[in-house]
Amino acid sequence: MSQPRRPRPLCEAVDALCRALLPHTGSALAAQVHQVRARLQEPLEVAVTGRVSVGKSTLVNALIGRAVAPTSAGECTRLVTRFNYGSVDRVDVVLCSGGSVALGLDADAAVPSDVATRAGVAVAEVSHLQVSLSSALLLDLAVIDTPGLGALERAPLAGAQHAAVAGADAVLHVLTHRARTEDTAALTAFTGTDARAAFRADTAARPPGPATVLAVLNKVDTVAAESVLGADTTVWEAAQRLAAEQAAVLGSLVVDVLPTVGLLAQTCETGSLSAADVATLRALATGDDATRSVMLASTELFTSLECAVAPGDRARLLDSLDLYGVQCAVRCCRPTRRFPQAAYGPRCTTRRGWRRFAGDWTPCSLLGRT
Ligand SMILES: Nc1nc2c(ncn2[C@@H]2O[C@H](COP(=O)(O)OP(=O)(O)O)[C@@H](O)[C@H]2O)c(=O)[nH]1
Ligand SMILES: [Mg+2]
Repeated sequence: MSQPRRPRPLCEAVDALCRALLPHTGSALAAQVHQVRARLQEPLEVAVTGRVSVGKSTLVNALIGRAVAPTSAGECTRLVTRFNYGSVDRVDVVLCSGGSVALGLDADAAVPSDVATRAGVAVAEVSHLQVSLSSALLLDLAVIDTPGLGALERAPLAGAQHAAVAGADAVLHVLTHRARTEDTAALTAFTGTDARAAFRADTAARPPGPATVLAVLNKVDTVAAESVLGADTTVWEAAQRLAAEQAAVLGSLVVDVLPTVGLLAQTCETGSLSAADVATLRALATGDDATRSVMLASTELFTSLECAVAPGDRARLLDSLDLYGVQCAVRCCRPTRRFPQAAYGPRCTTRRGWRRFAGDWTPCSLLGRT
């Protein structure tokens, strides 16, 4: 049974325009119009780029709604990985020689970190990974995760990375704090003539067009609000100011700069906060006020201070939410005079509840394609 797709008013409007245009075109232009119509039926293809450890794979997981791309504080994405819809979950290791080897996901339902070994080939022989997932979100969206920009030069896969970016409908370029020289160099290449030439050569079936690049200013939860000139004391005030500054710096290289907390987006969209985590948050919220305010002052204090909540439970919360997320969640769980205790606890664990903390990051609507 085929899955229903979300309505896509903009695509439908462009398709109607194409149909109206067709009777008035010669055969050469008509062929191009047919190409555009065919492309409109395909999912939006978004490539996620940026330096190592800025949070690309975390954002990919948030977009897909499943924690399937491995994430780590160190470099862990070494291959271009394309996620698209399929009726069965599987990983195809696509070889430079043209063949491919099919694998399953690992025990955590994620892409195995040692795909080349499992496929019985050397990493240098792998062109890219093609991951099919039975996630309804992917009916309208294909997401391409990429190795960090620094890894681009030394990997023999620069060609695959270049083609993936140049062939995408849109690029989400992830930054932290501010754009560096390698970011502006990459953005110039994505939108410049080089990318267009590669795009035509490598993906002849695709109609050429400008790459739409949206910059994502990620990890804004780690910004010290008081360090941002003109911001009041809230993290979001500071984040909005930093994003506006970066938008001015990057100018026409990007359509906009959007502040996000990708980690919270991932936790929210994958629904990975467990009932035990919620119980831990509640225990923290209802514990001693003085101890709690000291604990929430820094990551070190949060994990080391003596309190009734087990250190392992606190560490798990930090993995899913980091300190800012824990602070927000605990605030949501605090009793107020207006609401009885039972009414406010679970609010912060629903998707809608978390979205206000994660940022307005959903790119499909922002890119205006759907
Ligand atoms: N505090 C915080 N940590 C984040 C955020 N996004 C990602 N991370 C963490 O940053 C590290 C690197 O993330 P990853 O997605 O693997 O980066 P990549 O190399 O760009 O793919 C991981 O430990 C993530 O949990 C965020 O918005 N806030
Ligand atoms: Mg990664």
